Amino acid sequence: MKYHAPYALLPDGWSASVAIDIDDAGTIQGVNAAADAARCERLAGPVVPAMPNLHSHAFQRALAGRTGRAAANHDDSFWSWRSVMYELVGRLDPDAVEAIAAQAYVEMAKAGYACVAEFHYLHHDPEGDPYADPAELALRVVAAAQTAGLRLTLLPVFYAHAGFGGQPPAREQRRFVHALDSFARLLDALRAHASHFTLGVAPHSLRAVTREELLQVVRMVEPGAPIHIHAAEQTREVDECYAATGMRPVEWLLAYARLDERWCVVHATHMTEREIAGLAASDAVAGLAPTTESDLGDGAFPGVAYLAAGGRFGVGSDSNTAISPFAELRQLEWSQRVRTHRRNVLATDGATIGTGLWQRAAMGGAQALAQPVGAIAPGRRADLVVLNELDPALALQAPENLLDAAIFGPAVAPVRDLIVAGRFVVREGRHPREEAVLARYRDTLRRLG
Ligand code: NGQ
Ligand code: ZN
Repeated sequence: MKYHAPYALLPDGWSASVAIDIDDAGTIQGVNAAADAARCERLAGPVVPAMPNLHSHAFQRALAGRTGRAAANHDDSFWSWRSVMYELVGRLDPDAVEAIAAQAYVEMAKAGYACVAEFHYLHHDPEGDPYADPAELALRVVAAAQTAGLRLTLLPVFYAHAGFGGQPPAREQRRFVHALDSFARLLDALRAHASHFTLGVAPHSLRAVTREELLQVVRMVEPGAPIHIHAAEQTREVDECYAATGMRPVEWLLAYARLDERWCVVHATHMTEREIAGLAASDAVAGLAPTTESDLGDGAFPGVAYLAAGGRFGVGSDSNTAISPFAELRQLEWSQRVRTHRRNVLATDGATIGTGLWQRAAMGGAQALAQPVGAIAPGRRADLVVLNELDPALALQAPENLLDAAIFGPAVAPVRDLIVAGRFVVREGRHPREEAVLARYRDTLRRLG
């Protein structure tokens, strides 16, 4: 099939009258600017590469808006939020996991994410016993992604300890916990379904795995498979890591994990200059979740120094308290402005702030998901967002300013259509399954009480 866009964001910038040739598998075969629209289906607005969502815990969508009552002592933090999150974990059954994930994923599609890396650690039943099929809950996530039409990178999480030094897991963590051999069996079970997703692996954090476990888990997946880990999100974690190992989390990963382009270091909020330089030079992707990191009081990623060092990054919706790549990029840039008292601090030469952020996050996200996306170019999958020029923020913008308007303007609905592998998944802001998915989500919430 062949689409024609009035404007499209290509790797070297915005172009007018762009024809995009796509084969039956959904891969872009050709891209031509200044092309005529004969024999093309016309897209109804300017087109940008769809955004990969590099970090999601889909089930946490059901917590959004439900953690706002301050504790009596007004000492709410990441850790008290986590206790509330663990209470939700204790109540979820397989149907609920699927219904909540489907709701989150439909919202992602409508927001301009075409693929998602699910950092999946909910493995066992509420007692901590394996389901008859150990992949039960992972396959519910797979089904939810199919319902929504998103391309999934599934990251089964290895989780074994409550804290540094191999501490035994806490009771509330029993649904997450695997031994190395049972985790290997989970990966084998998932390989039988591998045509439906890209399989990677995720040692949860340096709190939850020992060095030996980390190295073994990384060896369990195919060469080139994505490896994600949470690191240096909270200062307490940095302090505990230092106390246990004499190193800070990112420093430790640089020393022992041999970071490279397979790796996505999620958050990396608290880094020294040396860690920033080391992570940037490693070719790993920093997995940023600026809305969640703000919501949880984590801190602000050191974006100015990291990007100046040439570091790669992408964005994710993480706790799904916000679901929008535009919101993530806005929060990322704004968090730097608040620190530096400057504007356009993460801009690249030759592009507006919004254009440069979008392009780099799309490429970084593609690397982190190990999916051939992130740019409108031959060989990449045709994952496209058609921007909504009916949103007043986008009205009559020059093409090079469209993403600035969508990210930093008062845009309410910047996405008109989402195309995944050449096919429409969202049209005129509507997902064909959104009513059914929402009805099931509402029933689920009612049932969970
Ligand atoms: C998670 N979420 O795995 O869902 C974590 C909380 C933890 C974030 N870090 C649990 N945002 O880190 O122990
Ligand atoms: Zn996370």
